[in-house]
Amino acid sequence: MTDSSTFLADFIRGVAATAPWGDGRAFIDTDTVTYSSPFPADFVFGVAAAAPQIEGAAFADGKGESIWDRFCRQPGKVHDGDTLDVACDHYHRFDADFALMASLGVKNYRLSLAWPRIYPSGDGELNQAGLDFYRRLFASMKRHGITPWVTLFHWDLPQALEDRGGWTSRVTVDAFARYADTVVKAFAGDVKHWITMNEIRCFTQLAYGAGTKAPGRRESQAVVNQTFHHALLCHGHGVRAVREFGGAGAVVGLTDNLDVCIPVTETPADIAAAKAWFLEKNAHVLGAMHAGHYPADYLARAGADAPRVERGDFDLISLPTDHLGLNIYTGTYVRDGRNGAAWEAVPLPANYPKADSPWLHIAPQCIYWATRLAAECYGHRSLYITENGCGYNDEPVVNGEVPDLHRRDFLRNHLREAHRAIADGVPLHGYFLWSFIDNYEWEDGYQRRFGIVHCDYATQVRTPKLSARYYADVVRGRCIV
Ligand code: BGP
Repeated sequence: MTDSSTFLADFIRGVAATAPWGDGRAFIDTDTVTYSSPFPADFVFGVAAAAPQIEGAAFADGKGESIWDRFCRQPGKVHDGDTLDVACDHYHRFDADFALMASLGVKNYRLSLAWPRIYPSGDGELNQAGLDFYRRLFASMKRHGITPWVTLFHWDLPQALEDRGGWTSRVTVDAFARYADTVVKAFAGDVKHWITMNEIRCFTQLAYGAGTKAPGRRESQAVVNQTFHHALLCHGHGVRAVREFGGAGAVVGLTDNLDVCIPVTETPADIAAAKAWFLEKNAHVLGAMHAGHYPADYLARAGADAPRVERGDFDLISLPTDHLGLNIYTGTYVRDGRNGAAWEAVPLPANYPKADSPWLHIAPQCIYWATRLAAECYGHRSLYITENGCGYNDEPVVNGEVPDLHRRDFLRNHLREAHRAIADGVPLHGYFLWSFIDNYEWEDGYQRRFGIVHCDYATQVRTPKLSARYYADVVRGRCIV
């Protein structure tokens, strides 16, 4: 005789044995009868953060001023005038932070190096103390069994370079090439996974066009287009540096915050519309990298504002990469266009669900469609979600815990879409949650909390939130729980 729970467990085991990975692994809890088929054995689960947002020590041991150190001191630019001076004090507490990360079972950490810690004025004298800091940090990660995934540039441009034109100038490209050579050579023994740039659109369009991010300039579209051309060149130098100096087994790619869309219905007509929208909106970064030139339809739209390209630029920009990182938070709904248009974007109604970040509308299918379209449109064979997460204000510690069920739901729903993408054959190989710990969220300062670990900025006490425990269970079981 079999009672119903034994029957269910047997049934689940049968399903697990026929899962795409075929090895019968599955998370089965016969008490609660929870089940989902596992992620592939080599799927990377990680967490992410970035140097300027957590390190603090903004002027310690010879570090130079970054554009964010300057911007945050300008009245009205950052919420409450918050500075990066102390942040999570990770500069002094990294060892304990890695112990905490390891205790959650997280073995992969995406971090960035602070360019102004290494070249305080961008391209002048090298600051040995900066390199020494990261050497100690990588040694600590190794002791705790955590693999580094290192981003070369996550927005903290040395202010001295901004004073010479910043991203509008090729001086920055040359300086970046030297910085990339230096750090890849220095850490080739410690780091095998490299990411060149984080979110080109944010530190060009938003920083030099909208002026909401440092350095807060409002330039013409032609100038903005030139800034992202220079950023693409730096990406190319990052790839070149890793190929030249990264040593055996080193891999490299870009992290892009591509424009993401979701077909309103998953029917051929709406999917075709989504694809057309995707190709148009991503033409100037991903499209250009993959085509080896700016696509004709982009050039037609840009007209006289198109970037000035010099001979050899695209040899660098289109160097082959090993993977593509995608920062995916939200998406635009698209459907088949009326009156013969290729697509139509559907505006979100006022009461559509969102996090406290006003731009962060909650649309979990963004994960599925961003990864699927990136693979289909550009032929990528190795994709990583290098950021995904949600920001909320006021997440107090209650009886030793932050009961952030909203983040747990966000995480679970987005992971399900990652799982669906893999099941449909999308080459998605990893997921990095933004963020390990509450941190300096740029112009939102410390008000917005994205961490799965709570940071009390007054005492620097860390408290894992409910979502951290949840993610630890996912990582441990390698499946959605
Ligand atoms: C991404 C950045 C991260 C992080 C995250 C949260 O764009 O790469 O550094 O900040 O967004 O967004 P925000 O701080 O803009 O709310």
